[in-house]
Amino acid sequence: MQQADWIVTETTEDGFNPAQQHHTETVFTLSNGYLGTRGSFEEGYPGDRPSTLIHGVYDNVPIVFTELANAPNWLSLTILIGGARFRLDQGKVMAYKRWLDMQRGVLSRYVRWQSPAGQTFEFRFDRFASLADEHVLALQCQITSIDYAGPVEVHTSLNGYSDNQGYLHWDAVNQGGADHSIWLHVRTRHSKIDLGMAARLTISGVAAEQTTPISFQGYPTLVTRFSIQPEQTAYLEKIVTVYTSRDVPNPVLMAQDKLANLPGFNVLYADHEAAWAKVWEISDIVIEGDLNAQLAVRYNLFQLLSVAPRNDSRVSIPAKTLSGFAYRGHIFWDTEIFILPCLTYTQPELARNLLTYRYHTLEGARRKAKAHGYEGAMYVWESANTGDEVTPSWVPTPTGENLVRIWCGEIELHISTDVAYASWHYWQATGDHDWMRDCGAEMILDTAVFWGSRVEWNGDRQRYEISDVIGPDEYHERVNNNAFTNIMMRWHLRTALKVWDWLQKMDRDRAAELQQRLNLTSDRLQHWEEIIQKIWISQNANGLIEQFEGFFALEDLNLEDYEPRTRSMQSILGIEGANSRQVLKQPDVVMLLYLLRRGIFSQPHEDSYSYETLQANWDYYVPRTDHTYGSSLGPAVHAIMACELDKPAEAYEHFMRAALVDLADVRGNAHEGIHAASTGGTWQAVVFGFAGVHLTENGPVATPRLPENWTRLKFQFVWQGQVYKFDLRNPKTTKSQQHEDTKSTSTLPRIFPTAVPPSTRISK
Ligand code: IFM
Repeated sequence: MQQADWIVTETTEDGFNPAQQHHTETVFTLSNGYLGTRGSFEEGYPGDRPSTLIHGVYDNVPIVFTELANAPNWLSLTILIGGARFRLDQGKVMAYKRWLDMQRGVLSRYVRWQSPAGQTFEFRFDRFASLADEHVLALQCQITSIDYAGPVEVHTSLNGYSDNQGYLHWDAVNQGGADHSIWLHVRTRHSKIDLGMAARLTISGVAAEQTTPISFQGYPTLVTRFSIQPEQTAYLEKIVTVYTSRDVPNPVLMAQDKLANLPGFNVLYADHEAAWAKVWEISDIVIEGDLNAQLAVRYNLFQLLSVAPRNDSRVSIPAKTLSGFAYRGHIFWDTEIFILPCLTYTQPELARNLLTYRYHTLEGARRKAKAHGYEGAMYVWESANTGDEVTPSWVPTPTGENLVRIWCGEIELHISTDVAYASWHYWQATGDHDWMRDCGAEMILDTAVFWGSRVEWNGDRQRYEISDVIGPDEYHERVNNNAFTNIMMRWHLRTALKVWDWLQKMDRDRAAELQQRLNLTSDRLQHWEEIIQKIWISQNANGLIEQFEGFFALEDLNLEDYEPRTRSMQSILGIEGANSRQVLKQPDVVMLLYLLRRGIFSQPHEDSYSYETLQANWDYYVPRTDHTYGSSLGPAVHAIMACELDKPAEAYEHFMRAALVDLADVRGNAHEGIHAASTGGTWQAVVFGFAGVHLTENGPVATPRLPENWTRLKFQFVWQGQVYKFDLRNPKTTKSQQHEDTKSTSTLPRIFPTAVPPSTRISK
């Protein structure tokens, strides 16, 4: 049974729409914690961008240092039938539907196609990246002849010529094949990572000739032929295995051995489905009364949960997941601040993996601090395998004519505190003392050491300051005393002192080791206390916080004067134009207020602030923020804070902007890859925003403020190893509404839920 609230379907009225090809490739990405494959077609299409990205498989590239290398295309399947090659740009597409079953993690497609010679066929494709065994990929193709009798030829390959937008990262090392199977060995050109891939093709339903391998260099291919009759169906199964030298010493042998012992598609599928069922059992969110929101929330969860690494704590989730080339597979604060809460509070063992990645890259952070003349550890703004800075210093403008200076790698310093913040919250949620002792404490303390050496004492004004930074709002560069940076730094130092106290009581040996290694002298700790007392924060009597020194003196503007628009304010005003005006790319002070409040215990604490403060800052900054074309990180945070301020309509608008950013391509850039931060932000907006979950000494408690049309909201929250089940009803909805459930009209322009063709089942 397939249920509409689990299925994302590509609309079919006009058949396949090539104009949306790259958007839908992103939307239909399948990941399994090890790799991600975009939703390109097995048979190819002109201009397509097939891509399979594997966590941690980086290779060098000019300007941006390193990027995830596009692995060999495992999908490749060429079908020659009725004297033509099956492809949607040839012949006639008579019916077309593609759908993603998020409950089971399967992407399917149905096509009724007329060949250029006028013969009709039906094709059904299903594929998955196994969540049960991350080295296994599977696809099935059913070919049914309607009115054709004659030969069919099938070529299936492992295409080692996959490139990153024209840049090829692989050298072909070796390849081979036998009956029904082929294998490929390639190596990244600079980082020298070996990759082994093997594939097996089986055909049933028709009498196929023996399948034989052909060895095109770097492109091993299996070829087979069979005859088909009208109303006959041929079933093709392609099973693929993949390993790299990051996983095992001999990935090529491993891929072949594994393949030799694998069962068929249906058995692999059953294991995969069971693995997804286990994940959803804890992490699903049920929304009744709003089908669009239900689907969009599940879609974000699906992408987030599927890309989180299961078995490798040396990798993390890139800003575009494993679904596109933008940001080159680099890892940002998006992971710690936006993605992690969903995992911390539903799949804590996955959160632990991601935080441990930051522990493994701590040496890179130390190298960066040293290179900049500071002590301790200074996390990099964009991170890859080693933790060394990979933010480009210059990038070409869209026309390629000029270069733009990117300062984030040098001065967007809040990343160190973001890592500390996520570590602290993970520890609070899980009570994982071992992890805090072995990894978290060292990260929090050594980044505190960095802050101690980074702040500046202003003798004239008798205060500590932090000059020349970028806060979350990247429209403003090289500013002094950014409130987010200063106040979060204060939070960081306070937290470091608490962790230090705890560690001394918990494990004297480890405390002694860190004391010596990080040079945690009493003078240093005293210095932190003094910074906490004297760091400069600018806030007026109404609680309004100045985003940075001098922000209020910048030229003000009315964003409504620029409507309607389809571009960011920075692209309209230019870099300097935005820098010199009161316009924000994303929440900065509001972001700060969110983080200080998120998941806090109900009792007042050092960073508590009043409702009036929140109101004053919301009123000032929200009208000055570029909500649609600024940063995709903003809308979810605005949704949560609008809930706090009891502004349900505004909250819902911001929420849907976040939840639909990829499905409905709200910002027009979904073709570049999934907005990872928004997937996690969507979870936070539901749980911390609409459900109003906050943490008390008795565990998590909800203060729901559900959107009007949500009749019911159900989810689970893991706290200190216990699962808390929330089942919230909307007191505002009437009884009859409560039964109406999913009748809302679709606001999704191009991708929306519909029934799937009745004839299509996954099993034969
Ligand atoms: O980390 C973000 C940043 O906050 C805004 N620009 C895009 C980055 C990656 O998503």
